[in-house]
Amino acid sequence: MYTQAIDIPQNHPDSQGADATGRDLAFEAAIADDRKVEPQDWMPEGYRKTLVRQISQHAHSEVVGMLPEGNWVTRAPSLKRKAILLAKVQDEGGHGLYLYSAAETLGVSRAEMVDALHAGKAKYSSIFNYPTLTWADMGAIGWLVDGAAIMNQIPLCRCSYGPYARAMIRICKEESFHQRQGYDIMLSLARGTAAQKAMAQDAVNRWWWPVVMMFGPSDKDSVHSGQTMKWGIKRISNDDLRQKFIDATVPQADLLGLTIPDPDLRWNPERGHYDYGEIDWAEFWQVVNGDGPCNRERLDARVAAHDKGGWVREAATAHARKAAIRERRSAA
Ligand code: BYC
Repeated sequence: MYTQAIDIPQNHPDSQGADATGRDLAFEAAIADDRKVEPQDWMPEGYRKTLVRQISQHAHSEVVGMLPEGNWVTRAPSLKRKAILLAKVQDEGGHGLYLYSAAETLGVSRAEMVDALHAGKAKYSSIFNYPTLTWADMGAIGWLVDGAAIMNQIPLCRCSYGPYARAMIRICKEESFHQRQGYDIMLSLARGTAAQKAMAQDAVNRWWWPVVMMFGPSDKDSVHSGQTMKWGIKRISNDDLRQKFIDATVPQADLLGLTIPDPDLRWNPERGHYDYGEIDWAEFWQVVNGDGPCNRERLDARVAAHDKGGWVREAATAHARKAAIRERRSAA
């Protein structure tokens, strides 16, 4: 949707002969004035590469993120829950498509990005490498994973790169529905039988820490934050977003009557925030580096789906080719 009728930065005629210092200054001024950088504007190569990295990782996360929940579509406990879950999973596929399109405006093709994912060269969110063992996991994912995603993604609506910022506006609206549907599942279970409440608590016990890790390494270990915040791509640091998420989520858990599995979690009146326990960074890096509980399964599923869809891509390409020939003939 974004890629029609645009000139990607390195191909833009105006950028070729322009004075290099002038271009740098124009870019710096746009960032300083909080104006959007658009695909046809000149931008430093580092800015472009950083955006391709972050937006493509984000797109991959949405697409891989369909797998843990897709696994439960056939086992949803009612027709209503099934229809809602199906819509949510479809939304995630859609988010992946908007994001691949936004990244394509930076001069990289979707095929290249997908190849990098399948070759294990591109990352996707650590959270999707954990298994979904019970129906309560659908509630915990919606409430906690989508809740964390919203916290991270609302500031991205103000990202300095126009196509990414605009894609995030719609994505955040849909994520908000996802979070509510998750909380609604948790409410039903928490107010249900003792067994249902125990299932909900077990899901919170398993998902809490991986969700807290989703925000990325602590600020002191985050390699990209300094530069991406200067460029206005990221607006709030990993640790600040993590704290905002914890502060917002603890009262929601209280309302459900569920316990957060962190003995060190307590309100700190001096800081005006919840203090929380040590994060297991060894587990985080193990999962990020490809050795989590489901990394191999997730990647295999994506590669198999891509291979099975090969005939659709071929048919669509052949159709587009024929349509173009027909159009040329009718125009002649
Ligand atoms: N998982 O310097 P840092 C969703 C990597 S989808 C894996 O702090 P940065 C949903 C990081 O990439 C949600 N890797 O990096 C979908 C970097 O490695 P590289 C996805 C992680 O970029 C379906 C290295 O660690 N959201 O919501 O400044 C169903 C150092 O980190 C993770 C997005 O993608 C992680 N958790 O900050 C339900 C949001 N964390 O690239 C829900 C957009 C860090 O140097 N992305 N790494 O090899 C961002 O906001 C930022 O890229 C991050 C990381 C906060 C994730």
